[in-house]
Amino acid sequence: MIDIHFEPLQALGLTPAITHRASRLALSAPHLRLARIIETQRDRFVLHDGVVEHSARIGPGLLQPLTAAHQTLTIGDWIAMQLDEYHQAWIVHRVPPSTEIARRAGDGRRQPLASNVDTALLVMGLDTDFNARRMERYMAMVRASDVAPVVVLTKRDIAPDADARIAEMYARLPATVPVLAVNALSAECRTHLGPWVHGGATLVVLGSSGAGKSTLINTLSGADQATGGVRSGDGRGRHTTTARSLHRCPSGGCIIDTPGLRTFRADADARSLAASFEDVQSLGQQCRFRDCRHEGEPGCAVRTHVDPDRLANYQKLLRDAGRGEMTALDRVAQRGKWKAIQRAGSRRAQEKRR
Ligand SMILES: Nc1nc2c(ncn2[C@@H]2O[C@H](COP(=O)(O)OP(=O)(O)O)[C@@H](O)[C@H]2O)c(=O)[nH]1
Ligand SMILES: [Mg+2]
Ligand SMILES: [Zn+2]
Repeated sequence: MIDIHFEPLQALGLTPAITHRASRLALSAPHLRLARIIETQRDRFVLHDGVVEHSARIGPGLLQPLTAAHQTLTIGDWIAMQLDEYHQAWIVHRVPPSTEIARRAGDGRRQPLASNVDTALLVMGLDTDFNARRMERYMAMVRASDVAPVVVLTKRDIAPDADARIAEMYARLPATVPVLAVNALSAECRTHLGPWVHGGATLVVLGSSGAGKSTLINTLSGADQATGGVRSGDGRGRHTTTARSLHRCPSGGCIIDTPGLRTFRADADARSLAASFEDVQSLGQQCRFRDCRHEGEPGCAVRTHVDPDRLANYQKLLRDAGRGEMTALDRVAQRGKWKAIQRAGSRRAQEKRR
């Protein structure tokens, strides 16, 4: 059995679906509590059980199955925790997440960024940070995990070409994607983002370093992230630099801060890419040829209506997704096959010369 206090945990984003999932876990250990990972550090996690925070480690009974399944705990996870006789908190079980945003690392491995998220705020500065292709890549990553994207363009107050760039983003993305342009330092953001930051909702900010993610969270949560009380467990304050953290907003929602992703590949497949580029999909049905590849065929509706750079990016992301679906072993095997073909080729060339 697991202790679940719905009301205090609701301010941390607890939903009826997660409550149901947690209550169905077959757990035999006594004195388990439901809590959420609100901060990740190198070897520790900060949990909130609705009343207090705990500095916790992964219990040995959970570490082994996680490692075997190539999984890691991530910010936003709901977990079952237990306190030992020394008041040390241990994470003993992970509630299967309802959503999990992940990227592909260079070696093809999946890296979770945040879990149990409803909305992703894709934050991009209207200054030199502005890049439509990168925004489409973020969008693909988020759509692949069934999380709703909202584009938040920051620095509206200081970017010289703000209006032209806002217009460019509107023209480029399908009309179904909300695009907001804000000054992240201004309290107006709370009004603009109000519809998404309601009680029980969890949001995450994604974007490059310096885009204004932490600034936006400070404005929405009305708190200074660098300050806070002392938590139980390690007696340290909240001043330690952490990679990822979850913040509560006065409106009842909560929002996860992440560091900038310098280079990343979306963990997306062809199907989820089609959802991100729904405009290409639906226009494609109006092309003259049913198998039109939008590469210069006559009567191509996609080429007529879709921004050429957007179309090129879609095709690039599709190629990347094809690579992403190969496992590391597949890639080694493919490289081996190429080498064999090359060797056979040079052997034939040598034989010809003789
Ligand atoms: N004028 C202005 N400055 C902003 C805005 N958003 C962020 N900044 C500034 O940009 C810098 C980087 O912001 P920060 O939130 O740390 O970016 P992060 O790396 O995405 O978390 C800070 O100096 C912010 O004050 C904005 O909308 N307007
Ligand atoms: Mg930041
Ligand atoms: Zn076409």
